[in-house]
Amino acid sequence: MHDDCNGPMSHTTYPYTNPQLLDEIIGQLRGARFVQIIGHVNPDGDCVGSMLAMHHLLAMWGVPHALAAQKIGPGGYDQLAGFELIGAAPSANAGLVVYLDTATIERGIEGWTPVAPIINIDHHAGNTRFGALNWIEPRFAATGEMVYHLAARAGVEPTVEMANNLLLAITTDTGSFRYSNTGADQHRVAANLIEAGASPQLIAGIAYDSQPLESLRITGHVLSNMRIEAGGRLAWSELRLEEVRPFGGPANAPENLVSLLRSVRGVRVCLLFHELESGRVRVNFRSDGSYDVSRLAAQWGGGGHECAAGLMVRNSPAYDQTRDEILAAAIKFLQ
Ligand SMILES: [Mn+2]
Repeated sequence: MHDDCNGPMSHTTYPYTNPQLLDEIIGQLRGARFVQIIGHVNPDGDCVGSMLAMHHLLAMWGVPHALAAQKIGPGGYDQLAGFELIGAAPSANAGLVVYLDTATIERGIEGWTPVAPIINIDHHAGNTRFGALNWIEPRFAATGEMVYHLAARAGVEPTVEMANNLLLAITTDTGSFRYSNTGADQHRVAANLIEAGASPQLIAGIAYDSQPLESLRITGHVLSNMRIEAGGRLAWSELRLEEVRPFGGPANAPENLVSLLRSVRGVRVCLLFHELESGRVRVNFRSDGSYDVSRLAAQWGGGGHECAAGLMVRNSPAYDQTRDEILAAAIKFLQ
């Protein structure tokens, strides 16, 4: 989940606070016998881009490694160099594990806790610092931005492949340089990546113009199901199972569909209900920053941050009742 609520970066000598930490991470990566790269479940553009950039960096250093992330969605990431190397299960061989863009160990590989030491690189403020080395800096708009600085600190000029991966990471987590986490620094890094050979056109094509037709049909349902409440401040929609089954089921829903609802003029908060095969309902919340949706999600055990939150609840006794209870609470929350 990207964080589009970050304030502008402060300027110090470095864009990161602890150069010694980066040096230690670089030293451990370069000296490792075998590195396992891990991304979060349902990896987004930042996660996939960061993983593949790390893959190219390790390949350049001649460090053997593998990549794993679960439930890669229907995006266009397969057009990125190295994508086919991302497996679903981690290697038992790892001497060092690097988690990228992953706020908790549970969001990595289900049921797997590595025995080897962990390097944890992430920009989520809620990261639980589960590594032996934790480089957690919410000032960065994307984990890909952090990987860029790591490579730069190591004296590595990004290759064209690395530059494209990192530009994808920054493009997707800034909503194409539109969210409040976007500043001059993100544009500067992007400019450097483009000078290194990254193609904004290729990246936009991968991030936005590579959806399966089924995913666009599902988007159509989200838009036609949209309702407005709370005097125009709340938009919500839903994806019922019978609507998405003909298009491959909920797995074909594009990531971040809920943000579409926020594009309606005057809308402050939006909710998207996904009815799942498991008998549960996934609810995504977004806010423009005027309401803290993590407090709303927390009422049912969900989490997230001010502008983006989510939860998973049981569909009981019935989908409609679960949905209506959450909606009623949301409308009350906006009063
Ligand atoms: Mn991210």
